Amino acid sequence: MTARKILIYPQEREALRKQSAEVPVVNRRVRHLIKDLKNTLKAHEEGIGLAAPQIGEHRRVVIVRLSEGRESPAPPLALVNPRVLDAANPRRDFDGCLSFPGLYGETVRPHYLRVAFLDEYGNPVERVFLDFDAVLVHHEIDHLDGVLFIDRIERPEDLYHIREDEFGRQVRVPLSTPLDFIRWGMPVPPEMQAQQERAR
Ligand code: NI
Repeated sequence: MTARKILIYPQEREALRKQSAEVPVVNRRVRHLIKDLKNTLKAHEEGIGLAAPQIGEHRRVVIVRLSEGRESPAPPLALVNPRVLDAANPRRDFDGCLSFPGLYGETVRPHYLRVAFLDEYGNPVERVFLDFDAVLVHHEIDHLDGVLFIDRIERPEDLYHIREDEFGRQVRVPLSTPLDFIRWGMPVPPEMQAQQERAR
């Protein structure tokens, strides 16, 4: 029962950008990795998904807590060697990642996803994920190819932090200064560079 350390961007950028390898067979070692992923996710109340490379294991394994339209998400489901067979209905939706604590954004991802994978016993499964569950599974599969949610941001103003206002309400605070972007290891958007020049 080990909760592992989650790699954080940009400090652990190199490991988070690395491609993960196919799992040749779902054996005890793989089930052990799945258990570690579940225990790690359990330690992060706000988390609904985790990919093996986020704990430094470059194998194609992810876990997701699906909502399937319910209030509270289901227990984690493991997907080994997930492969997208069909993706449709792209829409803008909420995105965030345990490797980017405190950073959120809006990305465009499919809201219909048909995926082939092995379950944690090695059985082949084909399953359709809908709405935010599709977003979640798509986000986790991205991790296996070193793709991060910041790569799918279309406009810099779609990235934000969440703060509490004076009434205790959660409000979105968009990243607004060059330093905000530098802190998250991202290039400063051109329009902000111009702003910076003018201020000089
Ligand atoms: Ni993530």
